[in-house]
Amino acid sequence: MAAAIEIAPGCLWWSGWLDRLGQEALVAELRALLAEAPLFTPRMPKTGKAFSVRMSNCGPLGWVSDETGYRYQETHPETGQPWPPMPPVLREAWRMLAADAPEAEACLINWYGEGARMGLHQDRDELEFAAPVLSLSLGDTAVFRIGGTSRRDPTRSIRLESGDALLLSGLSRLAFHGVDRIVPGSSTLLNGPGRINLTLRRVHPIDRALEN
Ligand code: MD3
Ligand code: FE
Repeated sequence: MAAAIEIAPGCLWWSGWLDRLGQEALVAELRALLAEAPLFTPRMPKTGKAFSVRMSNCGPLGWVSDETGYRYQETHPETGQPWPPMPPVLREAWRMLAADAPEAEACLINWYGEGARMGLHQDRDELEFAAPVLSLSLGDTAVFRIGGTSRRDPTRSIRLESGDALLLSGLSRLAFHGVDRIVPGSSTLLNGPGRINLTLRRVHPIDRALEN
């Protein structure tokens, strides 16, 4: 496996982690999965303002957001069906890159069309921050920004390209981060402009006393 670059304390970046064939196979799996669990438009708590990013999930739990708040739940907010299972290649990526972490329970699927962005935020809806978050990027390049655990901390920006993997652990797990913009036309993977980002997450703590 290629070496990772540590771009911030605990933030490991594998450029080109998935090759083109691997990316194509994963996109085909995601298209089938999204036919079962269609993209929905999350809304901001309280205001109900729509996100520019559309989302779905796979795995036992999925992240959703609406007027009543952010949360993980077992079912799709529009179909009411359980989320589809995580494709084995994603569980394999988690085992390889998040070695020693308890099994991932959720994979959030973010779809960025042209003009979509994600403001600076922390991911803190999980009940277990000791476990890392793993991100895989597909399609057009994203200008990704990461800072520190305070919103005022300085940030640095990297371009996440199709096939890149990013692991957020340790001090980076609660770092502020966001996506400033997508670079349209930077990838030929998808049929047209757009970007998919997958984030694999552990939601619940594991009771280590119950482990073998
Ligand atoms: C740093 N997604 O889904 S992926 C998100 O490109 C999210 O769609 C962005 O931020 C995207 O919450 C960034 C990289 C990433 C994912 C999770 C993190 C960076 C992170 C969690 C903690 C710190
Ligand atoms: Fe995030």
